[in-house]
Amino acid sequence: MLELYQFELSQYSEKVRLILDYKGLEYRKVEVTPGVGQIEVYQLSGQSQVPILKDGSTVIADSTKIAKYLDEKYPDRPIIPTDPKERGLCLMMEEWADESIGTKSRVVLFQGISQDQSFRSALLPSSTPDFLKNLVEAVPSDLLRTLGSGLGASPDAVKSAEDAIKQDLEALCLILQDRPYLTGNQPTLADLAVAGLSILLKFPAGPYLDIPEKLRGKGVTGIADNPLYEPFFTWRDRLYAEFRQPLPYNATIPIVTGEKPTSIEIE
Ligand SMILES: N[C@@H](CCC(=O)N[C@@H](CS)C(=O)NCC(=O)O)C(=O)O
Repeated sequence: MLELYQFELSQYSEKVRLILDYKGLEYRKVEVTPGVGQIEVYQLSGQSQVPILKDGSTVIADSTKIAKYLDEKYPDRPIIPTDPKERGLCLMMEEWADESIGTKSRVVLFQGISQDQSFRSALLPSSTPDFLKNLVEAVPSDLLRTLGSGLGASPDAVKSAEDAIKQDLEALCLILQDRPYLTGNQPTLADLAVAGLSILLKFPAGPYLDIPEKLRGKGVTGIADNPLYEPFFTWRDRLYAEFRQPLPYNATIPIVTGEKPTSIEIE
């Protein structure tokens, strides 16, 4: 069976999970512990980021390479169009989604969690002891913002990521005004990439991610609850209802690499 080495909260992993579900391929999730679990990822793939896909003895790293591999090896329900114009649009949008939504939504989420104490503790794995959750909730927002500056999430960086994400969402709403999917009448890799990469802005409300109940449908204030972007999130809900397999389809006791996490890393 196909194996996906992943973080449940990783937006690039979600892009691949959407592709696997769209193609109707069965797979097993292997939850990687940030840090120690990435050693095995490195041993398998020569690099330490998730997602990686294992198909028998073949190991592929990087969500775009995985998408292309899957479309070639499992051509039913193709995700990369053959029509030149549609193919060009699809590949361009996928690359843009990786580089813009994928990277900037992390920065925007960091800002969101530094402003919202309950959001912050809800992001911790459910196995986290209560005393640790309380501790995380008690960390003052100012301190987190200072820490954020150390991580490159300075107020200026946050502001420009937020502006860019808002422009991205506005563009997506405009494109989706007169068509069901981003490049035309059929879903393609562009749709699956954009939908999967946007999970950190607003977690899907349905039972798709193995996350605490209270995180479902929750997201970054000013984006997730902004009526301007509602058409985008409604479109995404529809895409999930149509193509994403709800839990517990593949929530069967995930294999975990590395030791138990004590914190979650969004990077
Ligand atoms: N270009 C890669 C990006 C993957 C990526 O950024 N993965 C993050 C999780 S969302 C990761 O593994 N971070 C841990 C690290 O960099 O050590 C892809 O498309 O798969």
